[in-house]
Amino acid sequence: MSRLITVSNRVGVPTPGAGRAGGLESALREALEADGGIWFGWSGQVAEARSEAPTILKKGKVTFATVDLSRTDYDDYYLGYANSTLWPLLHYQLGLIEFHRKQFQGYIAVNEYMARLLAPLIEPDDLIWVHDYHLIPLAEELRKLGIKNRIGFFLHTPFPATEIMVALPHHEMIMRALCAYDLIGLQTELGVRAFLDYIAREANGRLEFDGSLSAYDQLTRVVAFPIGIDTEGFARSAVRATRLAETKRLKNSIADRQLIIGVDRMDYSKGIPTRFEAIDDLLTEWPDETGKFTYLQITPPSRSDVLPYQALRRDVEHAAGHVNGKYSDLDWAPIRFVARAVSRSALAGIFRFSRIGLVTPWRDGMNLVAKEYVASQDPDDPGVLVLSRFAGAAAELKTALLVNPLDPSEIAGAIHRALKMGVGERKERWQAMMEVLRNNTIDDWSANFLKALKATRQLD
Ligand code: GDG
Repeated sequence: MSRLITVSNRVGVPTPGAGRAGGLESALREALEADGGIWFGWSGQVAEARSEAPTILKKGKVTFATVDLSRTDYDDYYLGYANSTLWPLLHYQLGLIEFHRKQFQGYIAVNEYMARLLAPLIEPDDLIWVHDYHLIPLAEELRKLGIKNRIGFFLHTPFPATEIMVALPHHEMIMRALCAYDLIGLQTELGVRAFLDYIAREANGRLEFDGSLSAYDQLTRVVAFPIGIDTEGFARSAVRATRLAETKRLKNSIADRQLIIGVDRMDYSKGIPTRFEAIDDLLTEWPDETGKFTYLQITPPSRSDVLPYQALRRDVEHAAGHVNGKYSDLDWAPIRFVARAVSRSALAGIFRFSRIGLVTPWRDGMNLVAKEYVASQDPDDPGVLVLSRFAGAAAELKTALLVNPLDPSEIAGAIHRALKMGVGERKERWQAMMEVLRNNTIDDWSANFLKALKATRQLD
């Protein structure tokens, strides 16, 4: 039986007292536990020097293997090329892309380093599953070391249109590196189409009759595997969470107002300031909504070492302050902004009693918050999801109120409609979305990917 090796920038090493792991982390751990395996990646530590060998932690059938990065690695690979070049590119933010050749070289070098420390752990039958944009060149580097195993890759972000992709200096090197995988998983069919378009127009490659893709003298497959959540688990924890002290405290403070909930990492791709503008538009257009709702925005900090993220935090705080200053009364403010994380269990409870889930990213590979909001609802009195048409989730959650996230007045209109929506329509919309979530859970996602990876050919 083949073992599984998952590789991701950060490793979900179980830490005592850390609470329940998130959906993705527990799904990968479960997939590893099934046949035994290794989870390999960065330790999260920036050390004086790189590691000589991975630090190993064994838990049952799973081995967690982590390596440190040097300060230069962290600056060039993580803060630089991954999060200041690739992340904005993949989210269509051309104006935010920085490109420095040194960082690009650092990115390749860290992938080469990770491959070198991973290679000795690999056995001939292992399946290797690499995650996300930090590690695109890993398969190429492993192949250089003679690794012949099947290697798959899953991109958690959007895969952008060709016109965006070609804005990246040396884009052909990144695309060639992607094609070194046996299987490339993307979140949506739209992403797959964009990938094939690039291959046809820029790489002179072609689709073979059996669905495989040949480009750069390599054979691969590109398939959409929309990521899911632990649908029933989330629904159960939402019911349980109604009894938590935290949830009750929030409920009391909201009184008989309707709750609107937004939960996003502090990231410019999530469209948070535009959402605040939408609240401004809502209250200008429909002044009788004043005092009737509370919009709670929970935003844990993220990548605060990267400059645009610092500017974003200032913009978000400014926008919230502006709207609150304009409309607040002695006993009410439209926006409650919480700039820290809350516990996973409390989150499910907050989702459950929120009348509206407001999820309006400018771009998102999938957006799990949208799915978690839906899974948490009370079947007899479900809330309404207001969802960006540019989130991958919009391809599946078609009965959400879909909006253009760049247009505050369109978002305001959808919020107003959701506040007024009768229970019959809410139930109908929710049931259709819930069915989609039941038919494609996080376990289905990993099982489908691994099945497709096993079906690819092994190099001789
Ligand atoms: C990337 C892609 C893709 C958030 N705040 C808190 C908290 N969270 C949890 C949510 C959710 C997760 O973090 C965020 O996932 P998203 O999918 O919404 O967004 P990204 O972090 O940008 O994820 C995205 C995803 O990868 C998976 O492929 O969907 O498109 O960008 O699970 O609930 N959890 C807790 N407290 C918080 O305050 N406990």
